Amino acid sequence: MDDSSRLYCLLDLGYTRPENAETVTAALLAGGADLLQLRAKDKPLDLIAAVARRVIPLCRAAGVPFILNDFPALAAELGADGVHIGQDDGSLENARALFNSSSQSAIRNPQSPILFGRSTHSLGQAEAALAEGFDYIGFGPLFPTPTKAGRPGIGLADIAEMERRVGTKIPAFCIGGIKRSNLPEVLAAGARRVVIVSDILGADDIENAACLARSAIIADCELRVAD
Ligand code: TZP
Ligand code: MG
Repeated sequence: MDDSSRLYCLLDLGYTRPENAETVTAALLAGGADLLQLRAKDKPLDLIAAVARRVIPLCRAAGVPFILNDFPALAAELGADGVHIGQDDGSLENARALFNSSSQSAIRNPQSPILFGRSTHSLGQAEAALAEGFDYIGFGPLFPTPTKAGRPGIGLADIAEMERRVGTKIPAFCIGGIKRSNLPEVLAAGARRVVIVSDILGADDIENAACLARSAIIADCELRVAD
């Protein structure tokens, strides 16, 4: 993942029907997604694997890393470029061991390192993920969101400090309840990279929604560099 990665998009099977996986993935990629994660809560592993096998070639053709949420061993088996785990999913060492214990697909480019991402919900957790050696973090949910029901929003107050302490070392993606409409305030609070799920997947024109979001992030970051 390079420093220009700004918009992390999810193919979330809570919003997208499996039969639409390719169409939606193609739209997210055409709209400029810099990373693509397959997230499929409470879905059978064989369905997750089947969807992943259909969308990985699209990501590969676009040069966009494909990340699997949860399931490090399956991620390795599928030839995923990375795996994303939550606070309750164990250590990085454990995830890496699971990944390495699985037979890896030949289609992965052995030159590119596997990306391990961690969800974090506080400044302390973000610093801990950096110290542990994760390649990137998610930071949020900033706002309560039906995509991750039952978790309170952490607000915007810690974003700038998190960016200083963690985001200058590894990519840090703000997440949770971010929409094109509130993106300006998230960026004004210091975010430099974001994950947007439902606002993009629920848009009439997914490609356009992703493109607008990414352009807004880039324009804001360029302004800050020029300051
Ligand atoms: N982790 C923290 S918030 C969240 C996840 C997976 C969901 C983000 O989805 P949305 O629809 O952009 O709020
Ligand atoms: Mg998890």
